[in-house]
Amino acid sequence: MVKTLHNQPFLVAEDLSAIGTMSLGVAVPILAVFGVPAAILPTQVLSTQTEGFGTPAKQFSAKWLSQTIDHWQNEDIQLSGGLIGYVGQVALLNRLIQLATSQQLHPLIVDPVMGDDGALYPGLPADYVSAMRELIADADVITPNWTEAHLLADVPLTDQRPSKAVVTTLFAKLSVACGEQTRIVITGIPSDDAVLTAYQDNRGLQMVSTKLRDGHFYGSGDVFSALLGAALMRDVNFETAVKIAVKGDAICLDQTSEAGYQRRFGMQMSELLKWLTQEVIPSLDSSR
Ligand code: PXL
Repeated sequence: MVKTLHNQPFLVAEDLSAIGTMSLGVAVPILAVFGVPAAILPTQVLSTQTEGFGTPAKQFSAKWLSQTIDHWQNEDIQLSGGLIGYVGQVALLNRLIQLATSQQLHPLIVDPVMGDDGALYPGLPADYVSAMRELIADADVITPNWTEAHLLADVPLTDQRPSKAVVTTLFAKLSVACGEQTRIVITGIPSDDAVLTAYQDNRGLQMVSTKLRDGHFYGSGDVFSALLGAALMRDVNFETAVKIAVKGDAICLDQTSEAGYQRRFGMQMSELLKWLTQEVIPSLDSSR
């Protein structure tokens, strides 16, 4: 598996934020630890992440993105699948939708990064949500947070302590938006003293619970989707991949909250990378 992958990089398309360890800043080391070679495509280059520091200096180009994709196609570079996260512009999103379709990019993991705490991220246009709906129609796995799941399903976010029935209904609505074959993982579902991650399997709705850590963590969803994507590329089954992503994210959140440094600077990764190297990867290697 890993040998073949080396001639077929896994696309990771997200922003590169100079300040705020998130997006490509977390995905690249995670994929490297898993031994998954990456085609690293910055969708935007930002001076900082967009939530924590006022308006960042931005650099992006639909033309450069198109030329890059054309160059790969001319070189017959086949991608082994992809993870698409923060894109930030409708034109760029449309170009990535074309790439996903023309390359038959599978497995395609879409983390529809566009909002949190009930609102769209600053700087995103209102039509971003409908463009994102088109992208998720091609996805094998989507990982919206609680806010993004509501935006995609076009359901107002009112329930701050949802029952299992409410979550099940949201899954049904999202399935209509993305297609029956798409596996949905909703992160950050609020609950009493806990945060839930939900997915469905043939037994129905499954929830994984982690303890609630106070405050907002910038980049935790990016860590989650990178872990999930990397584990799936290593042929880990879906349920185990979700559990690795939940546990790995929790390790990052603990280190980040104990570090005593401003959250807006992003995620602390060293404990996560240690856990992956010492525990997760050896068990994957020995089961091959
Ligand atoms: O972690 C999500 C994220 C990704 N990329 C950028 C962001 C954010 C959240 O604020 O600003 C640029």
